[in-house]
Amino acid sequence: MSGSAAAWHPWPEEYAARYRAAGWWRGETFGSVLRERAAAHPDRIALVDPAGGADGGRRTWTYAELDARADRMAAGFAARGIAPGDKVVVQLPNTAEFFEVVFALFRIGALPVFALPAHRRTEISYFCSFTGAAAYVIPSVHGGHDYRELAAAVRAEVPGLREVFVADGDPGAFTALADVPVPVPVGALPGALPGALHPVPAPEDLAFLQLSGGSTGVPKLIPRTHDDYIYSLWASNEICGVDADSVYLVALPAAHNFPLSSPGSLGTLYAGGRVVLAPQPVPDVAFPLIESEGVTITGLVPPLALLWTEAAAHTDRDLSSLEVLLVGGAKFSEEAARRVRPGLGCTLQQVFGMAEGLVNYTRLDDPEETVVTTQGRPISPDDEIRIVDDEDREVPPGEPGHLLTRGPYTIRGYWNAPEHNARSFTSDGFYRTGDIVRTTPTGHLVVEGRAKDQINRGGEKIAAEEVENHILAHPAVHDANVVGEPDPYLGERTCAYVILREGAEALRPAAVKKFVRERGLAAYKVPDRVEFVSAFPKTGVGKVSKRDLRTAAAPLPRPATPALTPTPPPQH
Ligand code: OOB
Repeated sequence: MSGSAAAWHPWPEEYAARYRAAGWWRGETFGSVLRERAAAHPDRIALVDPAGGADGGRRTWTYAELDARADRMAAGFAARGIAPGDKVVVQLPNTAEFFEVVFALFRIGALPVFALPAHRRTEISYFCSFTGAAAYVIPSVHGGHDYRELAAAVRAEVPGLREVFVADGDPGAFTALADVPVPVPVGALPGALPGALHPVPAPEDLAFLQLSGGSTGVPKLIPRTHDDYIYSLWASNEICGVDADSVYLVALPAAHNFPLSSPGSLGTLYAGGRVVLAPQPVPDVAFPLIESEGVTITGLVPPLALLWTEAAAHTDRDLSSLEVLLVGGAKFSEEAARRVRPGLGCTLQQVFGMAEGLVNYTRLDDPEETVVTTQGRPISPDDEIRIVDDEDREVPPGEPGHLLTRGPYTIRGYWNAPEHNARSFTSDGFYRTGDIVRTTPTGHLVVEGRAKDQINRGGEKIAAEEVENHILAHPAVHDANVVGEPDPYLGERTCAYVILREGAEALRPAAVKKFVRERGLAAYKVPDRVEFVSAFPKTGVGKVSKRDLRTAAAPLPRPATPALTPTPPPQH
Protein backbone atom coordinates (compact mmCIF):
# COMPACT_ATOMS: atom_id res chain seq x y z
CA MET A 1 0.00 0.00 0.00
CA SER A 2 2.93 2.34 -0.43
CA GLY A 3 1.19 4.14 -3.29
CA SER A 4 2.19 3.87 -6.89
CA ALA A 5 5.96 3.73 -7.16
CA ALA A 6 5.80 5.98 -10.19
CA ALA A 7 3.97 8.70 -8.24
CA TRP A 8 6.54 9.24 -5.52
CA HIS A 9 10.10 8.46 -4.52
CA PRO A 10 10.49 6.51 -1.29
CA TRP A 11 13.90 6.67 0.38
CA PRO A 12 16.30 4.11 -1.05
CA GLU A 13 16.24 1.00 1.16
CA GLU A 14 19.79 1.63 2.36
CA TYR A 15 18.75 5.02 3.80
CA ALA A 16 15.45 3.77 5.19
CA ALA A 17 17.33 1.02 7.02
CA ARG A 18 19.79 3.57 8.39
CA TYR A 19 17.05 5.91 9.64
CA ARG A 20 15.26 3.01 11.32
CA ALA A 21 18.46 1.72 12.91
CA ALA A 22 19.28 5.21 14.20
CA GLY A 23 15.87 5.27 15.89
CA TRP A 24 14.54 8.19 13.88
CA TRP A 25 11.80 6.19 12.22
CA ARG A 26 9.87 4.53 15.01
CA GLY A 27 7.42 2.48 12.97
CA GLU A 28 4.40 4.44 14.15
CA THR A 29 1.41 5.79 12.21
CA PHE A 30 -0.78 8.76 13.06
CA GLY A 31 -3.69 6.40 13.64
CA SER A 32 -1.73 4.26 16.08
CA VAL A 33 -0.27 7.26 17.94
CA LEU A 34 -3.69 8.75 18.59
CA ARG A 35 -4.99 5.37 19.72
CA GLU A 36 -2.11 4.99 22.17
CA ARG A 37 -2.47 8.49 23.58
CA ALA A 38 -6.22 7.98 24.03
CA ALA A 39 -5.55 4.75 25.90
CA ALA A 40 -2.84 6.30 28.07
CA HIS A 41 -4.71 9.47 29.06
CA PRO A 42 -8.29 9.33 27.74
CA ASP A 43 -9.53 12.31 29.75
CA ARG A 44 -6.79 14.78 28.99
CA ILE A 45 -7.95 17.58 26.73
CA ALA A 46 -6.53 17.27 23.23
CA LEU A 47 -8.26 20.15 21.47
CA VAL A 48 -9.78 23.46 22.47
CA ASP A 49 -11.90 25.10 19.80
CA PRO A 50 -12.88 28.43 21.37
CA ALA A 51 -15.78 29.05 18.99
CA GLY A 52 -16.63 25.47 18.02
CA GLY A 53 -19.53 24.80 20.36
CA ALA A 54 -23.13 24.50 19.13
CA ASP A 55 -23.82 27.93 20.66
CA GLY A 56 -20.61 29.37 19.20
CA GLY A 57 -18.88 28.98 22.55
CA ARG A 58 -15.87 26.99 23.73
CA ARG A 59 -15.70 23.32 22.84
CA THR A 60 -13.13 20.80 24.02
CA TRP A 61 -12.39 17.24 22.97
CA THR A 62 -10.44 14.84 25.12
CA TYR A 63 -7.99 12.37 23.59
CA ALA A 64 -10.65 9.64 23.96
CA GLU A 65 -13.22 11.80 22.18
CA LEU A 66 -10.90 12.72 19.34
CA ASP A 67 -9.95 9.06 18.95
CA ALA A 68 -13.56 7.86 18.92
CA ARG A 69 -14.61 10.63 16.54
CA ALA A 70 -11.77 9.80 14.18
CA ASP A 71 -12.88 6.16 14.22
CA ARG A 72 -16.48 6.98 13.43
CA MET A 73 -15.51 9.45 10.73
CA ALA A 74 -13.07 6.91 9.26
CA ALA A 75 -15.76 4.25 9.14
CA GLY A 76 -18.15 6.77 7.57
CA PHE A 77 -15.64 7.79 4.92
CA ALA A 78 -14.96 4.13 4.17
CA ALA A 79 -18.70 3.43 3.92
CA ARG A 80 -18.89 6.23 1.34
CA GLY A 81 -16.27 4.57 -0.77
CA ILE A 82 -13.16 6.47 0.29
CA ALA A 83 -10.44 3.89 0.00
CA PRO A 84 -6.80 3.58 1.04
CA GLY A 85 -4.65 5.73 -1.25
CA ASP A 86 -7.57 8.00 -2.22
CA LYS A 87 -6.84 11.75 -2.07
CA VAL A 88 -9.12 14.10 -0.17
CA VAL A 89 -8.60 17.84 -0.48
CA VAL A 90 -9.06 19.32 2.99
CA GLN A 91 -9.67 23.06 3.11
CA LEU A 92 -10.75 23.75 6.66
CA PRO A 93 -10.09 26.69 8.95
CA ASN A 94 -8.70 26.32 12.48
CA THR A 95 -11.48 24.17 13.91
CA ALA A 96 -11.63 20.84 15.72
CA GLU A 97 -13.15 19.23 12.60
CA PHE A 98 -9.85 19.70 10.82
CA PHE A 99 -8.29 17.15 13.20
CA GLU A 100 -11.29 14.82 13.19
CA VAL A 101 -11.13 14.67 9.39
CA VAL A 102 -7.39 14.29 8.98
CA PHE A 103 -7.04 11.62 11.68
CA ALA A 104 -9.97 9.75 10.10
CA LEU A 105 -8.21 9.86 6.74
CA PHE A 106 -4.87 8.87 8.31
CA ARG A 107 -6.58 5.92 9.91
CA ILE A 108 -7.98 4.52 6.69
CA GLY A 109 -4.86 5.30 4.69
CA ALA A 110 -6.56 7.94 2.54
CA LEU A 111 -4.36 10.98 1.94
CA PRO A 112 -5.38 14.49 2.97
CA VAL A 113 -4.23 17.12 0.48
CA PHE A 114 -3.69 20.21 2.62
CA ALA A 115 -5.23 23.28 0.99
CA LEU A 116 -5.27 26.67 2.72
CA PRO A 117 -8.49 28.59 3.39
CA ALA A 118 -7.16 31.35 1.10
CA HIS A 119 -7.08 29.09 -1.96
CA ARG A 120 -9.70 29.63 -4.62
CA ARG A 121 -11.09 27.98 -7.73
CA THR A 122 -7.87 27.87 -9.73
CA GLU A 123 -5.81 26.26 -6.98
CA ILE A 124 -8.49 23.90 -5.68
CA SER A 125 -9.51 22.68 -9.15
CA TYR A 126 -5.88 21.97 -9.84
CA PHE A 127 -5.38 20.02 -6.59
CA CYS A 128 -8.56 18.03 -7.24
CA SER A 129 -7.81 17.21 -10.86
CA PHE A 130 -4.07 16.62 -10.46
CA THR A 131 -4.53 14.23 -7.55
CA GLY A 132 -7.74 12.70 -8.91
CA ALA A 133 -9.28 13.56 -5.54
CA ALA A 134 -12.23 11.48 -4.39
CA ALA A 135 -13.54 14.15 -2.03
CA TYR A 136 -13.19 17.75 -0.90
CA VAL A 137 -13.91 19.00 2.63
CA ILE A 138 -14.91 22.64 3.23
CA PRO A 139 -16.53 24.95 5.75
CA SER A 140 -19.84 26.47 4.65
CA VAL A 141 -18.82 30.11 5.04
CA HIS A 142 -15.54 31.33 6.48
CA GLY A 143 -13.95 34.78 6.48
CA GLY A 144 -16.87 36.08 4.44
CA HIS A 145 -16.34 33.54 1.66
CA ASP A 146 -18.94 30.93 0.69
CA TYR A 147 -16.98 27.72 0.10
CA ARG A 148 -20.09 25.93 -1.19
CA GLU A 149 -20.02 28.22 -4.22
CA LEU A 150 -16.35 27.49 -4.62
CA ALA A 151 -17.06 23.75 -4.39
CA ALA A 152 -19.81 24.02 -7.01
CA ALA A 153 -17.41 25.76 -9.40
CA VAL A 154 -14.68 23.19 -8.71
CA ARG A 155 -17.05 20.31 -9.25
CA ALA A 156 -18.15 21.73 -12.59
CA GLU A 157 -14.49 21.75 -13.65
CA VAL A 158 -13.54 18.41 -12.08
CA PRO A 159 -16.35 15.93 -12.63
CA GLY A 160 -14.28 13.12 -11.08
CA LEU A 161 -14.68 14.71 -7.65
CA ARG A 162 -17.24 12.35 -6.11
CA GLU A 163 -18.05 13.95 -2.77
CA VAL A 164 -18.01 17.37 -1.13
CA PHE A 165 -18.36 17.41 2.67
CA VAL A 166 -19.37 20.59 4.47
CA ALA A 167 -18.04 20.78 8.02
CA ASP A 168 -20.55 23.23 9.50
CA GLY A 169 -23.80 25.03 8.82
CA ASP A 170 -26.05 24.43 5.82
CA PRO A 171 -24.37 21.98 3.42
CA GLY A 172 -26.44 23.25 0.48
CA ALA A 173 -26.21 20.77 -2.39
CA PHE A 174 -23.49 18.77 -0.64
CA THR A 175 -23.14 16.32 2.26
CA ALA A 176 -22.99 17.55 5.83
CA LEU A 177 -19.83 16.23 7.48
CA ALA A 178 -21.98 15.53 10.54
CA ASP A 179 -23.89 12.92 8.47
CA VAL A 180 -20.76 10.95 7.63
CA PRO A 181 -19.77 9.22 10.91
CA VAL A 182 -21.10 5.74 11.54
CA PRO A 183 -21.08 4.03 14.93
CA VAL A 184 -18.15 1.67 15.51
CA PRO A 185 -17.09 -0.09 18.69
CA VAL A 186 -14.48 1.99 20.52
CA GLY A 187 -11.00 1.07 19.42
CA ALA A 188 -12.25 -1.01 16.50
CA LEU A 189 -10.26 0.76 13.82
CA PRO A 190 -7.93 0.46 12.10
CA GLY A 191 -8.25 -2.90 10.52
CA ALA A 192 -10.00 -4.71 13.33
CA LEU A 193 -13.61 -4.29 12.27
CA PRO A 194 -15.54 -7.47 11.51
CA GLY A 195 -14.55 -8.29 7.96
CA ALA A 196 -11.83 -5.57 8.17
CA LEU A 197 -13.05 -2.50 6.33
CA HIS A 198 -9.59 -1.72 5.11
CA PRO A 199 -5.97 -2.62 5.64
CA VAL A 200 -3.95 -0.82 8.28
CA PRO A 201 -1.67 1.89 6.86
CA ALA A 202 1.99 1.03 7.31
CA PRO A 203 4.52 3.48 8.82
CA GLU A 204 6.40 3.74 5.52
CA ASP A 205 3.20 4.59 3.61
CA LEU A 206 2.30 8.08 2.52
CA ALA A 207 0.27 9.91 5.15
CA PHE A 208 -0.65 13.06 3.18
CA LEU A 209 0.27 15.46 0.42
CA GLN A 210 1.49 18.90 1.52
CA LEU A 211 1.72 21.87 -0.85
CA SER A 212 4.95 23.45 -1.97
CA GLY A 213 5.29 27.20 -2.08
CA GLY A 214 6.71 26.56 -5.48
CA SER A 215 8.39 28.60 -8.13
CA THR A 216 6.67 27.02 -11.12
CA GLY A 217 3.43 27.61 -13.02
CA VAL A 218 1.46 25.25 -10.80
CA PRO A 219 2.09 24.17 -7.20
CA LYS A 220 3.86 20.87 -6.59
CA LEU A 221 2.70 18.29 -4.08
CA ILE A 222 4.89 16.96 -1.33
CA PRO A 223 4.43 13.32 -0.33
CA ARG A 224 5.14 12.74 3.39
CA THR A 225 5.10 9.38 5.16
CA HIS A 226 4.00 8.53 8.69
CA ASP A 227 7.56 7.51 9.59
CA ASP A 228 9.31 10.63 8.35
CA TYR A 229 6.79 13.19 9.53
CA ILE A 230 6.39 11.65 12.97
CA TYR A 231 10.16 11.81 13.35
CA SER A 232 10.08 15.56 12.64
CA LEU A 233 7.38 15.90 15.32
CA TRP A 234 9.02 14.18 18.24
CA ALA A 235 12.43 15.60 17.43
CA SER A 236 10.90 19.10 17.24
CA ASN A 237 9.22 18.47 20.60
CA GLU A 238 12.59 17.74 22.17
CA ILE A 239 14.15 20.86 20.66
CA CYS A 240 11.26 23.17 21.60
CA GLY A 241 10.50 21.66 25.00
CA VAL A 242 7.02 20.44 24.09
CA ASP A 243 5.63 17.84 26.50
CA ALA A 244 2.32 16.74 28.04
CA ASP A 245 2.04 20.05 29.92
CA SER A 246 2.43 22.18 26.80
CA VAL A 247 -0.43 24.23 25.42
CA TYR A 248 0.17 25.08 21.75
CA LEU A 249 -1.80 27.86 20.08
CA VAL A 250 -2.49 27.27 16.38
CA ALA A 251 -2.46 30.88 15.20
CA LEU A 252 -1.44 30.35 11.55
CA PRO A 253 -3.66 28.29 9.23
CA ALA A 254 -3.75 24.77 10.71
CA ALA A 255 -2.88 23.00 7.44
CA HIS A 256 0.40 24.83 6.89
CA ASN A 257 3.47 22.77 7.65
CA PHE A 258 4.80 25.22 10.26
CA PRO A 259 1.83 25.21 12.71
CA LEU A 260 1.18 21.56 11.86
CA SER A 261 4.58 20.15 12.69
CA SER A 262 7.12 22.64 14.02
CA PRO A 263 6.28 21.31 16.61
CA GLY A 264 2.78 22.52 15.96
CA SER A 265 -0.52 20.84 16.62
CA LEU A 266 0.61 17.36 15.60
CA GLY A 267 3.79 17.57 17.67
CA THR A 268 1.75 18.67 20.68
CA LEU A 269 -0.75 15.84 20.23
CA TYR A 270 2.15 13.40 19.91
CA ALA A 271 3.42 14.68 23.28
CA GLY A 272 -0.03 14.39 24.88
CA GLY A 273 -0.31 18.17 25.26
CA ARG A 274 -3.18 20.52 24.51
CA VAL A 275 -3.88 22.27 21.22
CA VAL A 276 -5.82 25.54 21.21
CA LEU A 277 -7.22 26.74 17.90
CA ALA A 278 -7.19 30.49 17.26
CA PRO A 279 -9.75 31.50 14.65
CA GLN A 280 -7.55 34.53 13.82
CA PRO A 281 -3.87 35.22 14.52
CA VAL A 282 -4.39 38.86 15.50
CA PRO A 283 -3.56 40.01 19.06
CA ASP A 284 -7.19 40.86 19.85
CA VAL A 285 -8.11 37.21 19.37
CA ALA A 286 -4.89 35.47 20.36
CA PHE A 287 -4.03 37.38 23.56
CA PRO A 288 -7.29 36.57 25.37
CA LEU A 289 -6.78 32.91 24.39
CA ILE A 290 -3.22 32.92 25.74
CA GLU A 291 -4.55 34.27 29.01
CA SER A 292 -7.61 32.05 29.38
CA GLU A 293 -6.07 28.81 28.08
CA GLY A 294 -2.62 29.22 29.59
CA VAL A 295 -0.90 28.94 26.19
CA THR A 296 2.80 28.06 26.57
CA ILE A 297 4.01 28.00 22.96
CA THR A 298 3.00 29.18 19.50
CA GLY A 299 4.41 29.89 16.05
CA LEU A 300 4.12 33.01 13.91
CA VAL A 301 5.38 34.45 10.64
CA PRO A 302 7.53 37.61 11.01
CA PRO A 303 4.81 40.23 10.29
CA LEU A 304 2.60 38.74 12.98
CA ALA A 305 5.48 38.46 15.42
CA LEU A 306 6.10 42.18 14.91
CA LEU A 307 2.42 42.95 15.42
CA TRP A 308 2.26 40.87 18.61
CA THR A 309 5.41 42.43 20.02
CA GLU A 310 4.00 45.92 19.47
CA ALA A 311 0.54 45.02 20.80
CA ALA A 312 1.99 43.42 23.94
CA ALA A 313 3.10 46.86 25.14
CA HIS A 314 -0.52 48.02 25.30
CA THR A 315 -2.42 44.92 26.34
CA ASP A 316 -3.88 44.32 29.77
CA ARG A 317 -4.01 40.59 29.03
CA ASP A 318 -1.72 38.36 31.07
CA LEU A 319 0.69 36.73 28.62
CA SER A 320 2.98 35.32 31.28
CA SER A 321 2.16 31.68 30.47
CA LEU A 322 3.81 32.07 27.05
CA GLU A 323 7.26 30.50 27.26
CA VAL A 324 8.29 30.09 23.63
CA LEU A 325 7.53 31.97 20.43
CA LEU A 326 8.64 30.30 17.23
CA VAL A 327 9.10 32.65 14.29
CA GLY A 328 9.69 31.44 10.75
CA GLY A 329 8.37 31.08 7.24
CA ALA A 330 10.31 34.15 6.13
CA LYS A 331 13.42 35.94 7.31
CA PHE A 332 12.96 37.55 10.72
CA SER A 333 15.07 40.69 10.90
CA GLU A 334 17.63 40.91 13.67
CA GLU A 335 16.09 44.14 14.98
CA ALA A 336 12.64 42.59 15.23
CA ALA A 337 14.08 39.43 16.80
CA ARG A 338 15.76 41.49 19.53
CA ARG A 339 12.40 42.96 20.54
CA VAL A 340 10.67 39.63 21.20
CA ARG A 341 11.94 38.85 24.68
CA PRO A 342 11.53 42.35 26.13
CA GLY A 343 8.16 42.78 24.39
CA LEU A 344 6.49 39.42 24.96
CA GLY A 345 8.52 38.12 27.90
CA CYS A 346 9.18 34.76 26.24
CA THR A 347 12.03 32.89 24.54
CA LEU A 348 12.35 33.28 20.79
CA GLN A 349 13.13 30.32 18.57
CA GLN A 350 13.78 31.05 14.93
CA VAL A 351 12.57 28.35 12.53
CA PHE A 352 13.76 27.97 8.99
CA GLY A 353 11.75 25.14 7.56
CA MET A 354 10.16 23.88 4.39
CA ALA A 355 7.24 21.61 3.65
CA GLU A 356 9.65 19.43 1.64
CA GLY A 357 11.37 18.48 4.89
CA LEU A 358 14.42 20.11 6.47
CA VAL A 359 13.64 22.21 9.53
CA ASN A 360 16.20 24.28 11.44
CA TYR A 361 15.65 25.74 14.88
CA THR A 362 17.69 27.95 17.16
CA ARG A 363 17.97 26.02 20.41
CA LEU A 364 16.45 27.05 23.73
CA ASP A 365 19.94 27.23 25.26
CA ASP A 366 21.58 29.08 22.36
CA PRO A 367 23.14 32.44 23.31
CA GLU A 368 20.87 35.40 22.58
CA GLU A 369 23.19 36.57 19.76
CA THR A 370 22.77 33.24 17.97
CA VAL A 371 18.99 33.33 18.44
CA VAL A 372 18.62 36.80 16.95
CA THR A 373 21.20 36.52 14.15
CA THR A 374 20.70 32.98 12.76
CA GLN A 375 17.85 30.84 11.47
CA GLY A 376 18.86 27.84 13.53
CA ARG A 377 20.46 24.50 12.81
CA PRO A 378 18.98 21.25 11.51
CA ILE A 379 16.82 18.97 13.62
CA SER A 380 18.69 15.77 12.90
CA PRO A 381 22.28 14.54 13.08
CA ASP A 382 21.36 12.77 9.83
CA ASP A 383 20.30 15.97 8.05
CA GLU A 384 22.96 16.39 5.37
CA ILE A 385 23.65 19.95 4.29
CA ARG A 386 25.59 21.05 1.22
CA ILE A 387 26.21 24.67 0.33
CA VAL A 388 27.27 24.99 -3.28
CA ASP A 389 27.92 27.51 -6.05
CA ASP A 390 26.07 27.68 -9.36
CA GLU A 391 28.07 24.68 -10.62
CA ASP A 392 27.23 22.54 -7.58
CA ARG A 393 30.76 22.90 -6.16
CA GLU A 394 30.95 23.26 -2.37
CA VAL A 395 31.72 26.82 -1.30
CA PRO A 396 34.34 27.52 1.41
CA PRO A 397 32.94 27.37 4.97
CA GLY A 398 31.06 30.52 5.91
CA GLU A 399 30.53 31.64 2.29
CA PRO A 400 26.97 31.94 1.00
CA GLY A 401 25.73 29.41 -1.53
CA HIS A 402 22.77 27.30 -2.62
CA LEU A 403 21.43 25.10 0.15
CA LEU A 404 21.01 21.44 -0.79
CA THR A 405 19.79 18.90 1.73
CA ARG A 406 19.04 15.23 2.22
CA GLY A 407 17.85 13.43 5.32
CA PRO A 408 15.37 11.33 7.25
CA TYR A 409 12.40 13.66 6.79
CA THR A 410 13.27 15.42 3.52
CA ILE A 411 11.46 14.10 0.47
CA ARG A 412 13.32 12.49 -2.43
CA GLY A 413 10.91 13.82 -5.04
CA TYR A 414 7.66 15.68 -5.57
CA TRP A 415 4.53 13.68 -6.13
CA ASN A 416 4.07 12.76 -9.77
CA ALA A 417 6.41 15.38 -11.18
CA PRO A 418 9.31 13.74 -13.04
CA GLU A 419 10.43 16.88 -14.89
CA HIS A 420 10.42 19.04 -11.78
CA ASN A 421 12.21 16.33 -9.87
CA ALA A 422 15.02 16.26 -12.36
CA ARG A 423 15.57 19.96 -11.64
CA SER A 424 14.76 20.10 -7.93
CA PHE A 425 16.81 17.08 -6.80
CA THR A 426 20.37 16.06 -7.48
CA SER A 427 21.06 12.60 -8.87
CA ASP A 428 22.10 11.50 -5.37
CA GLY A 429 18.86 12.64 -3.81
CA PHE A 430 19.62 16.09 -2.39
CA TYR A 431 16.73 18.58 -2.50
CA ARG A 432 17.63 21.93 -4.05
CA THR A 433 15.91 24.28 -1.61
CA GLY A 434 16.35 27.42 -3.75
CA ASP A 435 17.59 29.22 -0.63
CA ILE A 436 20.93 31.00 -0.38
CA VAL A 437 22.48 30.41 3.03
CA ARG A 438 25.77 30.47 4.87
CA THR A 439 26.83 28.58 7.95
CA THR A 440 28.31 29.95 11.13
CA PRO A 441 31.15 28.15 12.96
CA THR A 442 28.54 26.65 15.31
CA GLY A 443 26.72 25.03 12.37
CA HIS A 444 23.83 27.46 12.43
CA LEU A 445 22.41 28.64 9.12
CA VAL A 446 21.86 32.23 8.11
CA VAL A 447 19.43 32.75 5.23
CA GLU A 448 21.00 35.30 2.88
CA GLY A 449 18.54 35.24 0.02
CA ARG A 450 16.77 33.14 -2.54
CA ALA A 451 17.65 31.80 -5.96
CA LYS A 452 14.16 30.52 -6.75
CA ASP A 453 11.71 32.68 -8.68
CA GLN A 454 9.38 33.06 -5.75
CA ILE A 455 8.08 35.92 -3.65
CA ASN A 456 7.92 35.37 0.11
CA ARG A 457 5.09 37.65 1.13
CA GLY A 458 5.30 37.55 4.91
CA GLY A 459 5.68 33.76 4.88
CA GLU A 460 3.18 33.14 2.11
CA LYS A 461 4.96 31.86 -0.97
CA ILE A 462 4.03 33.08 -4.43
CA ALA A 463 5.47 31.53 -7.59
CA ALA A 464 6.14 34.42 -9.97
CA GLU A 465 5.48 32.23 -13.02
CA GLU A 466 2.02 31.24 -11.81
CA VAL A 467 0.91 34.87 -11.46
CA GLU A 468 2.63 35.89 -14.70
CA ASN A 469 0.67 33.22 -16.58
CA HIS A 470 -2.60 34.59 -15.29
CA ILE A 471 -1.71 38.16 -16.22
CA LEU A 472 -0.60 37.00 -19.68
CA ALA A 473 -4.08 35.60 -20.23
CA HIS A 474 -5.41 39.17 -20.39
CA PRO A 475 -6.09 40.09 -24.03
CA ALA A 476 -4.46 43.53 -23.66
CA VAL A 477 -1.25 42.18 -22.15
CA HIS A 478 1.82 41.54 -24.26
CA ASP A 479 4.23 40.46 -21.49
CA ALA A 480 4.44 40.40 -17.71
CA ASN A 481 7.05 39.88 -15.01
CA VAL A 482 6.27 39.52 -11.35
CA VAL A 483 8.93 40.28 -8.73
CA GLY A 484 9.15 40.83 -5.01
CA GLU A 485 10.01 44.25 -3.66
CA PRO A 486 10.77 45.31 -0.10
CA ASP A 487 7.89 45.97 2.26
CA PRO A 488 8.49 47.21 5.80
CA TYR A 489 5.79 44.96 7.25
CA LEU A 490 5.66 41.85 5.03
CA GLY A 491 9.35 41.76 4.16
CA GLU A 492 8.32 41.50 0.53
CA ARG A 493 5.27 42.29 -1.54
CA THR A 494 4.56 41.60 -5.20
CA CYS A 495 4.87 43.95 -8.10
CA ALA A 496 3.76 43.03 -11.61
CA TYR A 497 5.54 44.82 -14.44
CA VAL A 498 3.30 44.71 -17.48
CA ILE A 499 3.84 45.58 -21.16
CA LEU A 500 0.60 46.20 -22.99
CA ARG A 501 -0.01 45.04 -26.54
CA GLU A 502 0.53 47.62 -29.19
CA GLY A 503 -2.70 49.44 -29.89
CA ALA A 504 -4.39 47.93 -26.82
CA GLU A 505 -6.54 50.25 -24.79
CA ALA A 506 -4.85 51.62 -21.66
CA LEU A 507 -5.46 49.51 -18.56
CA ARG A 508 -5.56 50.65 -14.96
CA PRO A 509 -3.60 48.67 -12.36
CA ALA A 510 -6.87 47.86 -10.60
CA ALA A 511 -8.16 46.20 -13.76
CA VAL A 512 -5.17 43.84 -13.85
CA LYS A 513 -5.66 42.94 -10.19
CA LYS A 514 -9.39 42.37 -10.73
CA PHE A 515 -8.66 40.20 -13.76
CA VAL A 516 -6.26 38.00 -11.77
CA ARG A 517 -8.66 37.74 -8.87
CA GLU A 518 -11.55 36.80 -11.14
CA ARG A 519 -9.52 33.97 -12.60
CA GLY A 520 -10.05 32.36 -9.22
CA LEU A 521 -6.65 32.86 -7.64
CA ALA A 522 -6.05 33.17 -3.89
CA ALA A 523 -6.14 36.83 -2.87
CA TYR A 524 -2.58 36.80 -1.53
CA LYS A 525 -1.31 36.10 -5.05
CA VAL A 526 -2.99 39.18 -6.54
CA PRO A 527 -0.13 41.64 -7.15
CA ASP A 528 0.16 44.40 -4.55
CA ARG A 529 1.28 46.78 -7.25
CA VAL A 530 1.00 46.85 -11.03
CA GLU A 531 3.35 48.99 -13.05
CA PHE A 532 3.03 49.50 -16.82
CA VAL A 533 6.33 49.70 -18.69
CA SER A 534 7.36 49.77 -22.33
CA ALA A 535 10.27 47.33 -22.00
CA PHE A 536 11.96 45.11 -19.43
CA PRO A 537 15.60 45.49 -18.40
CA LYS A 538 17.71 42.73 -19.99
CA THR A 539 20.76 40.80 -18.89
CA GLY A 540 23.92 40.50 -20.99
CA VAL A 541 22.50 37.49 -22.85
CA GLY A 542 19.20 39.22 -23.47
CA LYS A 543 17.06 37.54 -20.78
CA VAL A 544 14.74 39.66 -18.65
CA SER A 545 16.67 40.81 -15.58
CA LYS A 546 14.41 40.30 -12.61
CA ARG A 547 17.19 41.63 -10.43
CA ASP A 548 17.04 44.99 -12.20
CA LEU A 549 13.25 45.00 -12.02
CA ARG A 550 13.46 44.43 -8.27
CA THR A 551 15.80 47.34 -7.75
CA ALA A 552 13.51 49.54 -9.86
CA ALA A 553 10.86 49.10 -7.16
CA ALA A 554 9.17 52.21 -5.82
CA PRO A 555 8.28 52.57 -2.12
CA LEU A 556 4.77 51.58 -1.10
CA PRO A 557 2.79 54.31 0.63
CA ARG A 558 1.03 52.01 3.08
CA PRO A 559 1.91 48.60 4.56
CA ALA A 560 0.37 45.74 2.63
CA THR A 561 -2.01 43.23 4.18
CA PRO A 562 -0.69 40.28 6.21
CA ALA A 563 -0.80 37.09 4.20
CA LEU A 564 -0.46 33.85 6.14
CA THR A 565 -3.62 34.29 8.13
CA PRO A 566 -6.75 32.15 8.24
CA THR A 567 -8.79 34.85 6.51
CA PRO A 568 -7.96 36.08 3.04
CA PRO A 569 -6.84 39.69 2.99
CA PRO A 570 -9.44 42.26 1.93
CA GLN A 571 -9.88 42.73 -1.81
CA HIS A 572 -7.64 45.40 -3.24
C1 OOB B 1 7.80 27.09 5.73
O1 OOB B 1 7.57 26.18 4.73
P1 OOB B 1 7.20 26.54 3.21
O2 OOB B 1 7.24 25.25 2.50
O3 OOB B 1 5.96 27.37 3.17
O4 OOB B 1 8.35 27.50 2.68
C2 OOB B 1 9.70 27.10 2.69
C3 OOB B 1 10.58 28.28 2.30
C4 OOB B 1 12.04 28.04 2.51
O5 OOB B 1 12.63 27.32 1.45
C5 OOB B 1 12.54 29.49 2.59
O6 OOB B 1 12.62 30.03 1.32
C6 OOB B 1 11.44 30.19 3.34
O7 OOB B 1 10.28 29.41 3.10
N1 OOB B 1 11.67 30.25 4.78
C7 OOB B 1 12.51 31.13 5.40
C8 OOB B 1 12.40 30.87 6.78
N2 OOB B 1 11.52 29.86 6.95
C9 OOB B 1 11.09 29.50 5.74
N3 OOB B 1 13.33 32.08 4.90
C10 OOB B 1 14.06 32.80 5.79
N4 OOB B 1 14.00 32.60 7.12
C11 OOB B 1 13.19 31.67 7.66
N5 OOB B 1 13.14 31.50 9.01
O8 OOB B 1 7.82 28.28 5.53
C12 OOB B 1 8.06 26.50 7.06
C13 OOB B 1 7.92 25.14 7.29
C14 OOB B 1 8.16 24.61 8.54
C15 OOB B 1 8.55 25.45 9.56
C16 OOB B 1 8.70 26.80 9.35
C17 OOB B 1 8.45 27.34 8.10
